[in-house]
Amino acid sequence: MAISAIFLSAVFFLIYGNGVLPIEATHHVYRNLQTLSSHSSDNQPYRTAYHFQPPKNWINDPNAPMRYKGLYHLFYQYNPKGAVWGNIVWAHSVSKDLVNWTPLDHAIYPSQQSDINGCWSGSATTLPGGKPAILYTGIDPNNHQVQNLAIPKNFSDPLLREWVKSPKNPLMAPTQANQINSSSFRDPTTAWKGKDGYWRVLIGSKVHRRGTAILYKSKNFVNWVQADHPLHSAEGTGMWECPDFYPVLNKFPLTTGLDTSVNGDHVRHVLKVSLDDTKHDHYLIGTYDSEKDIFTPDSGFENSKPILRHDYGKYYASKTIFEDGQNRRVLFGWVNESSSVADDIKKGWSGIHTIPRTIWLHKSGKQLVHWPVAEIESLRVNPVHWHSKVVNGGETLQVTGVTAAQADVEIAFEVNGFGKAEVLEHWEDPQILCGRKGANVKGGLGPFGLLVFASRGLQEYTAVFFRIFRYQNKNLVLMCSDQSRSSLNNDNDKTTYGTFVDVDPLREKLSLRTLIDHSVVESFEGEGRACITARVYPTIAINDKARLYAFNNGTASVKITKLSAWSMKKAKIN
Ligand code: DQQ
Repeated sequence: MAISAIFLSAVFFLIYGNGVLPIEATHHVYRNLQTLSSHSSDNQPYRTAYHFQPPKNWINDPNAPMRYKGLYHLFYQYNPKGAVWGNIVWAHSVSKDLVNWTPLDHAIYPSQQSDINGCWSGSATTLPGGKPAILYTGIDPNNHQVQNLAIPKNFSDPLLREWVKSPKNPLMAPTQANQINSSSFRDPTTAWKGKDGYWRVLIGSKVHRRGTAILYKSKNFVNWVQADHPLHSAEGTGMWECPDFYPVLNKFPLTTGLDTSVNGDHVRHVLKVSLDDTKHDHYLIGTYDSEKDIFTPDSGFENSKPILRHDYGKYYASKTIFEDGQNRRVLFGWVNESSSVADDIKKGWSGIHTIPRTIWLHKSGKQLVHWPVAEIESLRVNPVHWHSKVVNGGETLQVTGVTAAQADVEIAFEVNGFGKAEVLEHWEDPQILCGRKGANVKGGLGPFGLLVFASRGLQEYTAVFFRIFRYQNKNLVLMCSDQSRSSLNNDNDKTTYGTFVDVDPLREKLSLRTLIDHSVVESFEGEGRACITARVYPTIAINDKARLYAFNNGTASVKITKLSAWSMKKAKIN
């Protein structure tokens, strides 16, 4: 006890004393903690059972997901030596089903001048003959960010265990001539091929405060030339990390994914950027002129409208792949922590990935739809079904029969009594609105939804809920994930998240799906039109002490038209 107190206060000193070195680019650097090995045990209430995470240490961005010879490969930014960011290598796992993962040796680690100070994020491209190639960012001896190429040593190895780096690395570098900022030049996308036969790739960057997606072109994937203009840029947005650029189908069946090089009348393009300033993944939908290499978003960053996000909670540095065999586009993302650095060191790990999501264009054409890959449903057991239950104002109904700390829950609500909806006089930022009107603030039509990781006396709970407002003579649906009472441990970030969902409650049921996994709550509203991911660290509501409730804290009653909840089996992950 005394020793751990001394250890924690030493950690505290390192963090809040002189140990913090915020760097201009990307993650906080805690130099003194980067190689502090941890003694994490498997018996921890917060380790996830079916989300991707390594046995210990720090994990961040998913890198170069791909499918090769029937196996999924996932690489990720990893610190082999500690629970904070640093010593970054590409760790590597493989899977047959996107659910169970087997770890392999690290695939890419510092070994050349062009990556001797770090191997940062990158992407895979399938070259002719089905051969994968990886472009990634290396940190060179001058701490300049440069782009490197690696290819498998043995293409007949389905595990792709060894990767050889091009002797020509770096293939793209900041120079005096190109005026690229050497500390803001990273995270190459999957490349795509134009009709002219040239490969194109984007590199995230900024010029002063203008976030920029620099475009490079190449005939042979080795010699790359910077295009005379970026694909897109936006003033005031700061550094663009981990760009992703891909087509989505704009005709039925919308769920069909497209190869990254496809373009045409039936296609819209998505540009996603991870904003270093806000640590959120934003995307724009628009048109890509592949002859002029111009991307024109329908609504851009300069517009005063809120910019769409893959997820309105803790979520960053995502990346998609097109999966040929399944004809779908799958999104992988990193869930950053809400626990303190001291707690991360104590538990011995930090960071997980979300359940991979299939994404496609919504029929409105105005946004993407996200849905957990169907494979995850193979973990569902012991279903509990409710058919039609009214929840009166002030009522809380327990969902029994599921392992509430490890579950998949689908619920749909029918609402009436629109006259009781609260009036919203002025548009307000939805996250702030959710913070102001949390789950325990009584309303008219809502708040109603789920209480997850709830303790018996409701001292702790995370609330995922809807609240309907009357705004400009329309019904406006607010979706919140309220973490304010998620834990009695006040060291956690308990920010409440929220977004408006483009659902018309007069015509559709309000649906919610929530994946609950020990310290993560991934919620999908409006059949995937809005996602919110939260990391929570309850102190009482852990393992079999966790409960699940449906609740309604509005004055109008609501009807649950359907509830299906499953206990989830543990996946074999790393
Ligand atoms: N993480 C990587 C960078 C990227 C950032 C470094 C985003 O390549 O820009 O670990 O989280």
